[in-house]
Amino acid sequence: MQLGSTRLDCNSASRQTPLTSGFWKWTRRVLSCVLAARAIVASPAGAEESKPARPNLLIIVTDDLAYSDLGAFGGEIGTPNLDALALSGVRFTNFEVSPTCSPTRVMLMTGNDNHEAGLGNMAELLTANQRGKRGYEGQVNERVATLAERLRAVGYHTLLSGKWHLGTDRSAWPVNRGFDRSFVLLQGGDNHFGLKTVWHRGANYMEDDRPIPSPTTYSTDYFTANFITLLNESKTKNQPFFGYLAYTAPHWPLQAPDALIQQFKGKYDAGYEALRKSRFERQKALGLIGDVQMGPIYGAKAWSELTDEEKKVESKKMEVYAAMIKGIDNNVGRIVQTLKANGQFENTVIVFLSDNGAAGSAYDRVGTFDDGFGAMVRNNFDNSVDNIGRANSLTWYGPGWGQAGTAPMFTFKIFTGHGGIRSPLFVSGAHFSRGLVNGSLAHVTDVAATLLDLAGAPADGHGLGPAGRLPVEGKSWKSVLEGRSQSIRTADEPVAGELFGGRHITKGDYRAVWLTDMAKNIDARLPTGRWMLFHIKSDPGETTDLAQREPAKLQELVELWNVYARRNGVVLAEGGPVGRIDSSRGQSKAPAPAPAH
Ligand SMILES: [Ca+2]
Repeated sequence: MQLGSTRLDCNSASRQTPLTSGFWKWTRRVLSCVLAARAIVASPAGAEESKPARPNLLIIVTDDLAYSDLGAFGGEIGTPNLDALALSGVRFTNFEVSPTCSPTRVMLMTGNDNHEAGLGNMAELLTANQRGKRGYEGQVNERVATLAERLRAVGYHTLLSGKWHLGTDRSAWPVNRGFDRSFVLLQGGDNHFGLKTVWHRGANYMEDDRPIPSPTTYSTDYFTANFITLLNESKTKNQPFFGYLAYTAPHWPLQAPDALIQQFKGKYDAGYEALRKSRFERQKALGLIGDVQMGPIYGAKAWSELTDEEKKVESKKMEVYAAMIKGIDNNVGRIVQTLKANGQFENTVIVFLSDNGAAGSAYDRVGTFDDGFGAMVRNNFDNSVDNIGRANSLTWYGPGWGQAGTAPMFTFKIFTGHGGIRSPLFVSGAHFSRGLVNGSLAHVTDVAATLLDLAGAPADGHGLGPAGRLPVEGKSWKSVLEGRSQSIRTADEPVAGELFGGRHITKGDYRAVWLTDMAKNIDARLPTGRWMLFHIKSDPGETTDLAQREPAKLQELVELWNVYARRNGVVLAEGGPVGRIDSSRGQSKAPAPAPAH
């Protein structure tokens, strides 16, 4: 690092005596060191001497990882590499993303609301009344700049390995949106072993602007190996790097190498209610949450009512899921080792998050896909218990395990209860507060602002990247990371969102939630099509609806949400796949615990 060598020269200058080196020569040398030091302080982004001091910036995104999976967030799977990073930095326990993949990823990559940035709805699920509307382009649009475009403008070498999901048209490819080097899966997912099946026929992989074959190794291993290649290329450059490592795990289909799955055999035989409770208790013990209420699991049979065969299948699904998390942890360990071997680890800031809450849906009974989805799975895949997790299986872990993962929160992926949009988040870096837990409201658009700020650039991206783009909306966490403040938002600053007609807004200690009607297909007793109100500070599990008790507070939040929707051009879906409800299918037949609402 050049800054270090500057210090060494200056130190050696100060150790020399005027008698042995000549007084004026010594004076000039000391003076030049002082001036160099002033230049470093005064011009963080401009002076030649300052460039190497800027940190490398690395975002690691996981796909559908649950809030409580990591040991540092209450999980039992065993994630020592991720835990070491989390404990060396700041953990955020109130970090909000979008209910699904691409809307979150576009906010992460731009710092703008998904309705501004082109993914007001997922491209795959755009409805007729949304097509052609501003902000519903189905890909990252040209009203916004990507973090890669902006960081490249201030001298960063920009690298990506993993899932893109922000557009398949050439104009939206990473190579055309700011990335110097990229290995990507353009779409939202693929078979984790690269097997071509009827469900994943159209997956496209690219290296920069060249199509490349599907991987023949496990997805997490593959994206890691490619990212290490890019890191090793980058170390020869006289530039800091911005890296984006976007895993497809643990998104379904649940798949992992056999050897990893074996490590978890029998570990989940106590069932999902027990797991939800144990993760809740561990979060309390870690000081991540207070003595609060936890609501029930919706949409799944009680574990005690499953047959022995059903228990075997369910346990195996969670064993495979845990193996996918283990695979991520092992591979993050490889990344850390590479950074250390390259002498870059101490000067690298790492941001780790999930792109939405745990995926608790039973996809063959939700109106997301066409009615033939369940039959397609049964006719083309081997989901026998011993085969679950292999390349020719196609399974997901469903509402029971999903809500174990979102403990102690309400609902899961797709929905706007906090279980759908609260993600684990940590930021590690050598100069940050070690072991700090921060419970203030944070949002995925803040990541871009934070990384620009840490790079010494304007946090709103002003003047960086293509001309005329919207400024970054998020706020920098720098002061929180350095232990200088507790929150970057006042109690008067709301954070809101919308997807599939599901709505949410948080302001101060309160949170209002509107669940999309799809929730009826999970459990008929879930309240949909109306606003609920929660005192989120004392009731993070969203167990007690205050809508009737505090109508004025609810009205205040709803009006603020309306302002948000108008400002961002929200177009609620009319009909279409996310609006279709078939209440005759798939509702939980077993008695579930009474809802607390
Ligand atoms: Ca996802």
